[in-house]
Amino acid sequence: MATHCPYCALQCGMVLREEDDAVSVLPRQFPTNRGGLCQKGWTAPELLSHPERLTSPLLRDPATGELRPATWEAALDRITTGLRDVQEQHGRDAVAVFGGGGLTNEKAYALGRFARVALRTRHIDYNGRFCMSSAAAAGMRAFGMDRGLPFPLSDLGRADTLLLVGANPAETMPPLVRWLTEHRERGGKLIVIDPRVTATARQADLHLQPLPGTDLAVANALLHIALTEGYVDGDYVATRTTGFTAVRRTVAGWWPARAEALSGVPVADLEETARALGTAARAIILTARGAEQHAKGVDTVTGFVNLALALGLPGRPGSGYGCLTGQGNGQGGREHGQKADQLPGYRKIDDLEARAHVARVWGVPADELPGPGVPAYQLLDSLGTDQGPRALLVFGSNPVVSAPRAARVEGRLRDLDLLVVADFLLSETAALADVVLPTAQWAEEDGTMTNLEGRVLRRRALRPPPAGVRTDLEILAALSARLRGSTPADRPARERPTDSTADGQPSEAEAADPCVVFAELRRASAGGIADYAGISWDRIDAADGVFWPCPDDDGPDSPRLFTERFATADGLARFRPVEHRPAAEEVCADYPLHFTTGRVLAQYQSGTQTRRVAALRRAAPEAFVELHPDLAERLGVTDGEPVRVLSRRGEFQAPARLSPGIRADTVFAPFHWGGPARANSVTNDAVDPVSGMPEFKICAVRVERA
Ligand SMILES: Nc1nc2c(c(=O)[nH]1)N[C@H]1C(S)=C(S)[C@@H](COP(=O)(O)OP(=O)(O)OC[C@H]3O[C@@H](n4cnc5c(=O)[nH]c(N)nc54)[C@H](O)[C@@H]3O)O[C@H]1N2
Ligand SMILES: Nc1nc2c(c(=O)[nH]1)N[C@H]1C(S)=C(S)[C@@H](COP(=O)(O)OP(=O)(O)OC[C@H]3O[C@@H](n4cnc5c(=O)[nH]c(N)nc54)[C@H](O)[C@@H]3O)O[C@H]1N2
Ligand code: SF4
Ligand SMILES: [Mo]
Repeated sequence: MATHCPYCALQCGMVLREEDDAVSVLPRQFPTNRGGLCQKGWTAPELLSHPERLTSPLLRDPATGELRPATWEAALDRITTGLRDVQEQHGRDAVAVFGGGGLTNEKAYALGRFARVALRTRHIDYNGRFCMSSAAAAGMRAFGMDRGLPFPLSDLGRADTLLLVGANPAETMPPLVRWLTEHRERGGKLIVIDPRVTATARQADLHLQPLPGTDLAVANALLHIALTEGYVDGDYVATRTTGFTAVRRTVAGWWPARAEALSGVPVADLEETARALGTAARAIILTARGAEQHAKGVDTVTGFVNLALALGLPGRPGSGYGCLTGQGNGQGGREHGQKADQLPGYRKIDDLEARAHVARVWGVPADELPGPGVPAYQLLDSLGTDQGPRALLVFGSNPVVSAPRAARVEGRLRDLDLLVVADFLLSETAALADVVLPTAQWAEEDGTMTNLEGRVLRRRALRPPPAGVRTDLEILAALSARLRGSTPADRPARERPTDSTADGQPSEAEAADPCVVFAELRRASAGGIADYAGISWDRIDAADGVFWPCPDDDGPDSPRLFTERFATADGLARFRPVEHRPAAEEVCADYPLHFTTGRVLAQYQSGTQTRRVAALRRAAPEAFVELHPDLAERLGVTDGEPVRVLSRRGEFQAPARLSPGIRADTVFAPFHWGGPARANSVTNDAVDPVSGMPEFKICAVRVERA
């Protein structure tokens, strides 16, 4: 069975084989991984039959406070009654939905529809807000369209200079490294901007090691040098962009020595970087979470977009700006309506024409569609308060581990009248729920995913979910049917005949069928920015993926964007002046160190999945605090010794890992663990004013021996 890995946005191609109930993985030739897989992909099937897998709904027993197995009938009853009670007492918006960028397009679409049509709440958002929202907002602003890479990944191999800003693909997308190696073997130059000597930085020709949170100063200085040394492409700027004059004025103040003073990156390295980009025939600038997860993430990305535009890169083969998306469906997850302000097709929910179009597809009056909700952190932070929702349904996220200032978020979740979590394992968030619904895993469902290139792919079911488990679509379909008052469902929709509905809504069986849902998604997205109207499952099968936008059945798809025009009304890209500003929280006498967070190869996200896989647990058994040996000596800390990291918001504890590769004023920890080792106990919940992105990548801490 040819399918793709369940984890990251590279969506490596793999083949699944089943023998005596055991499922094994073989890599497959696919344009992103070309036969490679990382350790997470190889071991993914282990969770299918994991002893801790949930196979029955769980209900919290009011007497003992414990979660106990229950029937689907009882669980769905409890949820429907709970949602009705909350909405009757506190209004429709008192119920909220939280989704995830790991959900298939069909599920992301169904979740948005469920919130707006079945619950009629404005409150839906998702973990993608914590992921690529800053790059998405900057891309929309500059290009009129947000697609992670506006070109196929293979372009990396054609660029002469490649600049990675806050990206560590050697750990976060290992098979991608082959593209980097080939690029360098062809004589290309790789430059990495990261406060740590990562596995990726080790391969670079040049590594800039800035203080976290100073990338915007670096970007402005690079453009300053490009101007003074004459690398700006005047023709391109004149014919394909607007707004350069204001940017030219801003970056005039960013002479390299000023950026060096702030970031610590030597002027000579800034000059070498600007030169390598400015003199290359083809150059690509990529950002990832290191540059984006800041309270000024949108402006920082804009700084690098300005640089790319001034050098005339976007739209030329082997050149351009791109963002490396993160989650398996990080791209598609933000196109079909689980974002607070969006409807399917990347439409704006406050656009009257967009509302009318989507309402027609959904068979409801346009004025009944709710308006925009609030971004993820604001939503989580309002739960259970007088102003916020009192009931929450979570599909595909574990915010108790992954949200900033996580102890506060955990408290908010505890204050809810009703928390429902659909998951296949008891995540830290599911453990707090009133109702837990066991859901299918990737090898047990059909659907589509959109990878980091904007390529829409097929996920294929190898076998049905185990007894007692339902798919997310079946759960949403059953809840919708109950909220509408149709017959109770003691069996999943796939085991019951199609029942038609009087009100023009899809039957429960139709709503649970990913193929039917995808057909509706195509109609809902038609004419939108992310237009999937011409993409069918058959077409994906025939072509190993189809790039959106693809409006027509027999028209072309769009592997490469912006070659002739940008997606703005006048076809021109927008420059925008951006000024560096300090981090939301600066170091002080009590909290003298900069703290930043990120990932390790063998763990994925909140760790719910990968912490339960034996080989991955062996490879990365526990959290750590990465410290420079000079700093460790000052603190009297030795390698492996447990240390406490404290901020104004909380603390966590993990063994020290001494590394000469990190700046001596900066401390790093991975965020994959919960409990006492939870890095997010200390992170800052300050958010970007445009994207709502939290400042995961910098706050002020103190480190002590534990
Ligand atoms: N193994 C593994 N792979 C994954 C994931 C995972 O959890 N585990 N998650 C997937 C997802 S959802 C995502 S979003 C991607 C993320 O992929 P990446 O963005 O590559 O991952 P991170 O480790 O979060 O951050 C990258 C680097 O940013 C650096 N950094 C920290 N602060 C700054 C700063 O201020 N400026 C700069 N320039 N750099 C900084 C960190 O040192 C780190 O090396 O990975 C995907 N792949
Ligand atoms: N400090 C710090 N915090 C961060 C980051 C950082 O760099 N630093 N990165 C942020 C980023 S980029 C991201 S993307 C978030 C991710 O953080 P989370 O949203 O917590 O990510 P996951 O661990 O992938 O959570 C997915 C959960 O849903 C379950 N699940 C997986 N697939 C499905 C499905 O199809 N259906 C259902 N119902 N459940 C499913 C999994 O078992 C897991 O429990 O973390 C953010 N938090
Ligand atoms: S790189 Fe990403 S998609 Fe590929 S095998 Fe690893 S986790 Fe899976
Ligand atoms: Mo992410």
